[in-house]
This record gives sequence, C-alpha cells and structure tokens, in this order.
Amino acid sequence: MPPLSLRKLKAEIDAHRAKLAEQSAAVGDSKALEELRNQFLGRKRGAVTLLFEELKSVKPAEKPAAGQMINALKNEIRETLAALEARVKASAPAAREIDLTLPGVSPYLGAAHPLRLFEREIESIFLSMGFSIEDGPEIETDYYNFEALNFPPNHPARDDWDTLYITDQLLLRTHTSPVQIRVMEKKKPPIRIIIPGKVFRHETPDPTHLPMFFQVEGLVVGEGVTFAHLKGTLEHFLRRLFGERVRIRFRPSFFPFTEPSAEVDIECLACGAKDPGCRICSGTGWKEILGSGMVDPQVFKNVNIDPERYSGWAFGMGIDRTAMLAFGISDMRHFFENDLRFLRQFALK
Ligand code: 2NL
Repeated sequence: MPPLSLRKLKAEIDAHRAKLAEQSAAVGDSKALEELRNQFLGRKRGAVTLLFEELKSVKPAEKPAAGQMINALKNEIRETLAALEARVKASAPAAREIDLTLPGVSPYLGAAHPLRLFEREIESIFLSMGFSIEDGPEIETDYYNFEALNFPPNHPARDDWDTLYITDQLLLRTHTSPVQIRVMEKKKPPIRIIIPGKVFRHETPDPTHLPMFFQVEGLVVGEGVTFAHLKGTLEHFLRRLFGERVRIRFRPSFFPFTEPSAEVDIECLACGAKDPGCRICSGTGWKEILGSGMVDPQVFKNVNIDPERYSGWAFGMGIDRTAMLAFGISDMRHFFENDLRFLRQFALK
C-alpha cells in the first residue's frame, strides 16, 4: 500500500472540520450533543481515533507534522463541544430552578352542555312533584306522531315542509307526544310523566330555528283530573324555574290533541315588560313559553282509556327556546357550534 500523503490527510481533516461545523449547528439538546461527541471523539470508532490509526501509513519523516494536524483537529473538536455544552445547558432549565410554589396547571375537565343542565333543572322540579321520566324512539310512524294524536289527514303540520319524512310511513318525530301515546297503551292511569328529548322539523337554521331541538312534554291522567290541576302544576313549575315572582298568564289556544287548550306566557325577562322597543318580546312585555290543554277524549279512545272515567292534561315546551330566555342567549345556533368560549360560561364551577 502506498504511503498516505500529508495532502490527502489534510483533505480528510478538512472534511471532518466542515462536518463538525454543519452538525454542531443542529445540536439542540444534550442527547444530540453526546451523539456528536461520540461521532468525533468516540474511543473505538470516533473520527479522531480512526485518523490516528491512519498515522501508521504516513512516511516516518512526515509523522510529526501529521500528528500535529490531527491533534489540532482534536482540540478544535473539544472547544466546539464545550461551547455547545454551554449553549444546551443555558436553554434547558435546571431541575433546581423549578418553582415548586407555583400553582399547578389544572386539567380542563369538561362540563355538561347548557341544554343538558337546563333539562336536568326541569326534570328535578317534576320529579319532586311525583312525575317520572320516560323516553321513546326518535324515528316514529305516522300513526304515533300524528294519527293517534288526532291530527286530521290534511293538517298542515303533516306537510313535507314541516316534517322530515324517511318514507311515507316513517318520520323523525316532530314532538315527544308519541312517547305519551306509547306509555298510555301500556300503562293504565294514574299516569304522571314527562318526556324530554330530541325532536325534528324541516327548518333552515336561523337565530330562532333549528332542524333539531329539544322539547319536554308532560302528561297527567287520572280520575277527577281538572284544568285546575293543569294551571296549578304549570304555575308552580314556572315559578320554580323562573322565580317565585314571575308574572304568568294563560291564553286560550288550539291543539288537535287537547280541548280546551291554553298557551302560557311569562313576563319578558329581557326588558321586564318595560321596553316598547324590546327585540325579545316585540314590545308586548310577554313571552310565550308553553302550550297545554285537557287531553281530547278522542286521544283517550285511541289508546283504550275510557274518557267517561278518566281525564287528563298535557303540556309541551321547547327546551332550547326556554333556555335562551333563561340564560339571555340571542342565537339558538350557539348551542350546537361547540365553541368553548360559549360552552364554558355554563360549566358548574
Ligand atoms: C307546544 C304545545 C303541547 C301536548 C303538547 C299532548 C300529548 C298527548 C295528548 C295531549 Cl299524548 N297533549 N301534548 C298538549 C298541548 C300542547 O305542546 O307548544 N309545544 C312546544
């Protein structure tokens, strides 16, 4: 093998020097630094060790000069590594510098959705009055959603523009009343139930409409149940929900499944019935909050309950709509946009 010339050795050393400069720029932590130290100064396969082995094939007369060149490289490597070590140390805080007196970072635990919180509040009021909670399918038949409830065949609510049909006979329930029908088919009076749940309408989303929303309906059936029970129970419910002093009024109304029927308004909580220009109540001072009535005898006949012996009352209320009033929310879509800046305002602390 021909002897290794000084020129060739110098080229090799220069190549290492360039590599050192390039790689040291990329070192960010102590692990990378140790890898670099090993690559250049490792005892067995480090670059410097290998260069000293090549020294054997340098001509004896050139050995001292060759040795000095390698030693010079070795010193440069050591200086570079020492500088890198100082840089890595400065960027990583030492363990003893952690301030143990700082408060910890508490994880965000999540919280019930505002509509769920409001639903629970409604449920607990009715539970305290001896009602139980029922539920049922969201996909219903035409019979349970309309026919059993005494909707005539050509009632406008049956129109495709209000109801989301799956087939001619299957649809997404437009109210939770079908659950009351199912309960009355199975259980005989006395019945005291509420049914909170999702309902669906063919609507384009806007500040006050959504194609899916929540509703709660209630039903009481027994012997000697009168409109006085309807009025007393709903008044008590609304005072528990909105405060003892809230003003309440009953207005005559119409539903296919109740006779007589009444809608219930509460005073406008946004303006306190004081602002003729109020956008929430259009200056009327009142907000419609629920619909109610005495169960139509025809509905009892449809479920084989004897209307001569039993009577009952029912109501229906939009949960989203009522929660907007209670919390002062101006756009229903906030409930379903999953914006944490909105949702966190309702988290129970
Ligand atoms: C409203 C009005 C109402 C009912 C729902 C009902 C259910 C059966 C029999 C009779 Cl099974 N009535 N439910 C009664 C009156 C009104 O809802 O404005 N809902 C948002």
